[in-house]
Amino acid sequence: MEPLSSLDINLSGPNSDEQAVDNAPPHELGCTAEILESMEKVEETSFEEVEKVSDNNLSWDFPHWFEFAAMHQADGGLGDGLGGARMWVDTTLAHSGKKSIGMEVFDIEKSRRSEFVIFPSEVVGKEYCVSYWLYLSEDWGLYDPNIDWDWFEIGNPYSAGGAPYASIHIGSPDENQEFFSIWLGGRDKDGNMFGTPSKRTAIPKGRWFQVSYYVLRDNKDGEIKVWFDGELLAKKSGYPTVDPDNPKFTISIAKIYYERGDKRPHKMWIDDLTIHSNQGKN
Ligand SMILES: [Ca+2]
Repeated sequence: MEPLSSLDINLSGPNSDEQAVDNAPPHELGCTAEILESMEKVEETSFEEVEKVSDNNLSWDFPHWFEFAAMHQADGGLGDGLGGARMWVDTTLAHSGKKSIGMEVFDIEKSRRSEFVIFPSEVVGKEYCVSYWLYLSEDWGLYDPNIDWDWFEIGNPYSAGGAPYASIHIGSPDENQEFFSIWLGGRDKDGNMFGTPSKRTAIPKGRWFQVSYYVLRDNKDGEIKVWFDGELLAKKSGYPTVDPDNPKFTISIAKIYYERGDKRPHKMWIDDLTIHSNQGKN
């Protein structure tokens, strides 16, 4: 299923507060202590012990997969998704210790996506909090007036192998401005689209920043909140986040996915992942 196009999104400015998110207090990093108190830590890794064992897997015991999606032939794609994207264990850049995981799309003609997918169903209950650190390359491309999208998907807080899903979008309405626009876009289980109002935030290129999100899985009154460096940037509540007919779901903790007309390579790194949940407390 194709993601939202920019035309579907309400790109309201920072002062368009009709549906403004209620910001958490400054420096309150992601899921609050109050939320985490009700949960258990079900996974924590600094990626210090892992090695790359295949193009798609690390020697990490949490179920995971790196996906390098093909460009569809209808969109001018020629390959099977391989040969234009990769992942690696990086020993030159780390938030903790000496290792992080690097990801790259370097030839969009061959691979349209580089995505770090985890399969949390066995350890995650109705609510979960995910926290990790991301690093976008200093030369991460921004707005290009000659392409359809002016945004990137950098993660999916939840996805049922398609809808329902939510994606974290970053964009830049003006490459001369030192801010990103952040919003959530996605679909419910019937394919109906949503997009939260965009929020501006200082541009996090060439430095580590913390991404965290809270997800309440419910087929009617779900909720999702996304923070960068502790600032609440997107929130959606009273919304179905589950397909009751498909209990399995995935989280994409890091993802490079963008407009095929943008030929620039893009790199990101991820480190220090923590997952809390209330498994067994529902
Ligand atoms: Ca590390």
